[in-house]
Amino acid sequence: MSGTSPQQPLAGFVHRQPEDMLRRATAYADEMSCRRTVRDYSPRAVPQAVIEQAVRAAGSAPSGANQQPWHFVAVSNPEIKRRIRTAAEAEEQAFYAHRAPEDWLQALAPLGTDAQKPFLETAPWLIAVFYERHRVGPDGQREKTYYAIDSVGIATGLLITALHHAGLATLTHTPSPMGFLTEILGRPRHERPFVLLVTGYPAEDAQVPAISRRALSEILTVRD
Ligand code: IYR
Repeated sequence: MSGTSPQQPLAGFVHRQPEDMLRRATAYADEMSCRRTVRDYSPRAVPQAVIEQAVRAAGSAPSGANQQPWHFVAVSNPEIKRRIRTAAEAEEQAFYAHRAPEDWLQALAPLGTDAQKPFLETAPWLIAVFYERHRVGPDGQREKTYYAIDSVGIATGLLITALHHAGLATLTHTPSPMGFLTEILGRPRHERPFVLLVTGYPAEDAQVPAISRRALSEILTVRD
């Protein structure tokens, strides 16, 4: 590191033996391999404190120039969820009816998705994730952000894993365009919606598409 920024000792890092590391890495991969994107939710309530801790984990993500260019809006209010559902379904209807090109619809076919989004009201929590296109300085002046979308993507990954680890299912939902989230949730214009994360318990009879993950040998190349 260069420059004059103050430094401090690395605190809290746990040094582990290789066997311990492998055991933990394997257990974590096993836990994550059970994560599925879920579209059928139970209305069962989930404590706000769980959502808060998951967002705290998301906020630990690395970010360009440590700008932490994200904001999370956690919604459990039924009236706001209803407004989000209405607006999202309007966009989705246009998407499925004429906006999406044929190849896109074909790529989505194995997922069995359509314009109906009842989970936006059934699930106890919707977490809207926003990124800062630029920042607004103390005197209202515009300041650049660096790698804002990449950074918020990493934070969203951490949020999904945190929620899964806590025992919740998620759906990474991207109604397109998502501008209505800015209006409904009253966020400033310099923030843009990145994703709408739906979370809660899966419905008792939840179904998921019969699809599989690519093998490790296919996604990993080792050059030693
Ligand atoms: N936003 C639409 C379509 C959709 C797009 C992708 I890429 C997906 O992975 C799933 C759905 C919808 O939510 O139905």
